[in-house]
Amino acid sequence: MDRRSFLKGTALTVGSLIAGKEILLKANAQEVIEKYPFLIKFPEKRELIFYSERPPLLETPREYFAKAITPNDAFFVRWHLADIPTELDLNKWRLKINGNTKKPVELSMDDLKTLFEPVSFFAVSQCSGNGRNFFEPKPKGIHWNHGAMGNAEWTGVRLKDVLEYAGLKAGTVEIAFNGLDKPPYPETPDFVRSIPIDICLQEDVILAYEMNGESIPYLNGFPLRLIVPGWYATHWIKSVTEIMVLDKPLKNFWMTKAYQLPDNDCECVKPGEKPKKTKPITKMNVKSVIATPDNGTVLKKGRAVKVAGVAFDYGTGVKEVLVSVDGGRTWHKANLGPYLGRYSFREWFFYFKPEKTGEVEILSRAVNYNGEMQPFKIGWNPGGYKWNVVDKVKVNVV
Ligand SMILES: Nc1nc2c(c(=O)[nH]1)N[C@H]1C(S)=C(S)[C@@H](COP(=O)(O)O)O[C@H]1N2
Ligand SMILES: [Mo]
Repeated sequence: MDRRSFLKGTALTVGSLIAGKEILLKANAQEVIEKYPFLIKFPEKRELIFYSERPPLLETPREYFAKAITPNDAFFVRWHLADIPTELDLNKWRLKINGNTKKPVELSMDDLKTLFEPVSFFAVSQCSGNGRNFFEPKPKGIHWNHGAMGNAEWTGVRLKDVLEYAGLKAGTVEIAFNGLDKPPYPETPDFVRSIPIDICLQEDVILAYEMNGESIPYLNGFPLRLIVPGWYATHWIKSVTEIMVLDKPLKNFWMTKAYQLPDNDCECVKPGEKPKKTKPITKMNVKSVIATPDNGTVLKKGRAVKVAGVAFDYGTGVKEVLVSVDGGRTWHKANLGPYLGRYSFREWFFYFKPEKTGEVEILSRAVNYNGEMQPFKIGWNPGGYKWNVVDKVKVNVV
C-alpha cells in the first residue's frame, strides 16, 4: 500500500454504492445506513460496516469480538473532521511540545524511539457512543451497535517521560492534544482536547507509534496516538502533532459542549430532557458482548454450540462472565480465555446444547474485580453514551 496516496480511488458516495437507488441520495445518511446497512473496504482495512465517507466512520462487525485481539484492518474508525491526514513524510513530521514548559521541544519519530523507554500493553479503545443504537428513544449521533470498540497491543513511550523532557513549569493543570486532522470550514472548531495533569503523569498513559506490532493505520492515528487506558477513546487523540501544556483548563467546544454526561448518580435524565449540570465522560464501565451466535441464528436441538465473546472494564480486570441460555432465569459461569492485562479484552466462552425447540434468549453479564456488574437496564442520556446493559441475542432452535 502506497501510504502517501492511500485515499485516492475511494471517492464513493452513499448513493453510488447502493446500486442505482437514486432516491436514497435525498435521504439523510443515517436513515440510509439504518435501512440498508452495508460493508465497505477502505485502504488498510478489510470490509467494515459503513456509516460515512467524509469523515470516515466504520464499525467492526460483531463476529470479530469472539477474539481478544482486534486486527488492525478490522478496527473501527471514527473521525470528527472531514479533513483527515492521508499522506505524511515521516522525515519531516515533528511532535511539538509547548506552552507552560521550561523549553519548547520538537521531537522526530527517531527521537521518540531513542530518547525514551518503550512500553507495550493491551488496551481496549471504545467510543463513548458505542451501543448508542440500543437506547430508546435513540439519541442523536452515529447509531453504533457493539462495534465501535476494539482491543490492541499498543507500543510507545510514556507521556510522562516526554513531558519531563520538556520540563513542566509550576501551575500546570492540563495537557491539550492536537492531531493532524483539520476542520473543513473555518467555523468548525478544531478537534483539540485536554486531560488533567494527574492523569497525564500516570505510568500507563502513552504516546503509541505501534498497534499490534505494526505502525498504526492512517485511519487509526498514524504515526502517533495518545493511549489513555481505561478511559473512553474520545480522549485517545489520533495523529498527535502538538502537545500544549496549560496553566488554565481548556474551554473549547470539544471540552465544554461535547462528551458531557448528566452530573448526577445515574448519569441520566428523562428521555429528551437536558441535564441541569454536566460532567466530562472519563472511565469506561464493565461490559461484555456476545460475538457469536448472532441474532437470528438457527441452532439444532441436541447439538452443542459455542457461545463466545469478550468482556472488559476500566482497569480492575474481568473477574467473571455469567451466561444465561434461558432468558435470564438461570446463569452459568463462562470459561475465560488468557489474561492479557487489566485493560484488555478478556475472551469468554460457554458450550450450549439446546434441549428443546423454539426461541431462546442468550445473555451475558460481566463482573469486574471491584464487584461491579452489568446492569439489566440503564437510564437515558442525551449523548447516548456508556451503554453497558447485559448483552442479549435471540436465536431459534429447530
Ligand atoms: N485527532 C483525532 N483524534 C481522535 C478523534 C478525532 O476526531 N480526531 N476522535 C476520537 C474518538 S471520539 C474516538 S471514538 C476515537 C476513534 O479511534 P479509531 O478511529 O482509531 O477507532 O478516536 C478519538 N481520537
Ligand atoms: Mo468516539
